[in-house]
Amino acid sequence: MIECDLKNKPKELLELNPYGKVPVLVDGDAVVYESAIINEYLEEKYPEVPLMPKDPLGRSRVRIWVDYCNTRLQHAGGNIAHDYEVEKSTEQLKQYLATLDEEMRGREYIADKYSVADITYIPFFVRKERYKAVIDDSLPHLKAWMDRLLSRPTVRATP
Ligand SMILES: N[C@@H](CCC(=O)N[C@@H](CS)C(=O)NCC(=O)O)C(=O)O
Repeated sequence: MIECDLKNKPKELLELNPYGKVPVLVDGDAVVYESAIINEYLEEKYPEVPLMPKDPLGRSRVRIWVDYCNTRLQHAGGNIAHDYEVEKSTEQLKQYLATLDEEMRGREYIADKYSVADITYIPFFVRKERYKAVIDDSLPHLKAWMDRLLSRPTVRATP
């Protein structure tokens, strides 16, 4: 893993990813960017660790909630972290989290089993202070799911 200073991006990052963003996965000759696409690449490359349902409807469900994280939570959280449209984004984030809380009612994971959809939310939960996201007992289903994900050994072992 190579970390880089995003305020002073190395030329190599722009050569690997035309968007100039992290993460970028370099796997031998393969270069993959965009976190959702990296996750799908890894899922397809290592079928011995299945992280997608087999049925089309289950797969759609995973993709719907991956998209929800990336286009809603991360978008509003990113605005807040960058001090942009903070009031509006805080209100939106609150709403998005409430929707997620309701969605997680009675569920252990987003799909039947742990999947790339759950994985997609982990970076948001890890950095929730940065996004000023409050996930407490007022969002019990969301909080239980977040705690379940953050206590997984692989997540705890990740710096
Ligand atoms: N949609 C992209 C977003 C990646 C992204 O925004 N990365 C941030 C760091 S968390 C970044 O590289 N920012 C630098 C920049 O936008 O110039 C993904 O999911 O990979």
